[in-house]
Amino acid sequence: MRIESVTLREIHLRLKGPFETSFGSISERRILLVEVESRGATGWGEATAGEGPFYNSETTDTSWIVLTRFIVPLVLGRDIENPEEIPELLASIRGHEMSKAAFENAVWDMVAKEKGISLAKLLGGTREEIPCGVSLGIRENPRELLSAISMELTSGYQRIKIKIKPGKDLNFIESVRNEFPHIKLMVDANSAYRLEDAPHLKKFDDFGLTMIEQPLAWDDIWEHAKLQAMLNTPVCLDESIHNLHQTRAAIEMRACRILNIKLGRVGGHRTARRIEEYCRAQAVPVWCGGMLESGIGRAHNIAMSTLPGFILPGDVSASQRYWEEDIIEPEVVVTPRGTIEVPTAPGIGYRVRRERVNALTVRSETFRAVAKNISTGVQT
Ligand code: OSB
Ligand code: MG
Repeated sequence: MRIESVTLREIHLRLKGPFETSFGSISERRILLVEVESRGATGWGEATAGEGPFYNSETTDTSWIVLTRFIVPLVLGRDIENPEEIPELLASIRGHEMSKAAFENAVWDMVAKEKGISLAKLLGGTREEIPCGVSLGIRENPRELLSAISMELTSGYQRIKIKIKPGKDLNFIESVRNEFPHIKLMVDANSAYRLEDAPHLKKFDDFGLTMIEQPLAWDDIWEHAKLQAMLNTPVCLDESIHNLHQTRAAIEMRACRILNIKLGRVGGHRTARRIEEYCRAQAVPVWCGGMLESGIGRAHNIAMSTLPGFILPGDVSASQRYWEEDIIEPEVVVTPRGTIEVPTAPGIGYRVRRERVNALTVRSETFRAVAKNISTGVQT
C-alpha cells in the first residue's frame, strides 16, 4: 500500500479528574493523533507522549516535530507491503519510540481495515475478551484511596494498581491490604526510589503484592537486578524497556519477573509482538500498560492485549474512567466480570468520531505524497 497522506492532529481532552504520579499531576491531555491514508482506506494511531518529558524523554511537542520533520518524509509515498517493514524504514531515527509507534500503529489499523479483519486478528491475537485492571493516582490520604478502590472493585476490575512515592507508600499499602485482604494489588513507583531504599522496599514483601513496578531509575536495568534479588515481591519493569534487546538483557539479568508492555514505549505493534513472543518463551508474564490514552490508543492496547502472553490484567480500563466523552464509538466499556470484549469489526474496531475530533483539534497538518505518474504528467 502506498502511503498517500499522513495527517497529524493535536487534540485537547480534559481528564475527569487530575491524575497524580511520583513525577507530577496532569488534568488536561494534549494528544497527538496520526491518520494515514491509502487507496481510500484510513488508519489511526496515537502518540502516547506526555505533555512534559517526565515519564520518558518524549513530549507532545517533540513528537509533533519528529513526525513532521523526520518520520513523515521517510514514509510518504512509500509502498509498504506489510507494517512489519516500518521499524526498518525508521531505523535511522534514534529513540522517539512513541512518535514512531503513532505512525506504525496507524498503518496496522489501515492494513487490517483493507483486509477486512480486526486488528487483533491481524496481530495474531487469541483472546476474545481481555482482563482489566485500574491504575489509581496518588491520593491525599489512605481514606480517599480506599473509597476510590471500593468504587473500582464495584465496577468489576480484576486488579488494583496504586501509584506510590516516598512518604506515600507503606501506610497506603497497609491500609489497602487491611481493608481488602484478598484483592490482586500492585504498586507503581515510576522510578521514585534508589537502590539504597532496598531495606524500605523489602517491607512491601509483607503485603502480598503481585508486583512492584519500576521502583528504580527510568534508564536502569542492573540495579533492578540487584534489588530483585533482595525482594520476594516480583519486580515489573516499565520505563526501562524500549526494545527487544533491553527485554533480553533484563530477563537474563533477572532484573524483573514480570514485564509491562506499552505500545508507545516500545515503538509500536511489531516490537510489542516480538517482546511478547520472547517473554512467553521465557515464561515471563506480560501485561499492557496505559498512558491515559484517548479511545484510539486504548483500542490499540485492547488489540495488543489479545496476544497469548498477556496473561495478567492490564491498565486498560473503560473510556468513562478518564473521559466525559471519548472520541470513538462505541466507547470502551468494561463488563461486570472486569473484562473488555474485543471488537471484531475491521481494524481497531471502533469508529473514530471525526466531528468530535475536529471540534477538539487545536492544530493539524496534512502531508500528501506527490503524484506518482510522472511519465504521462498526469497528477493522480
Ligand atoms: O507508569 O503506568 C504508568 C499514566 C501515565 C504515565 C505513566 C503511567 C500511567 C498509568 C496510567 O499508570 C495507566 C492508564 O492509562 O490507566
Ligand atoms: Mg508504570
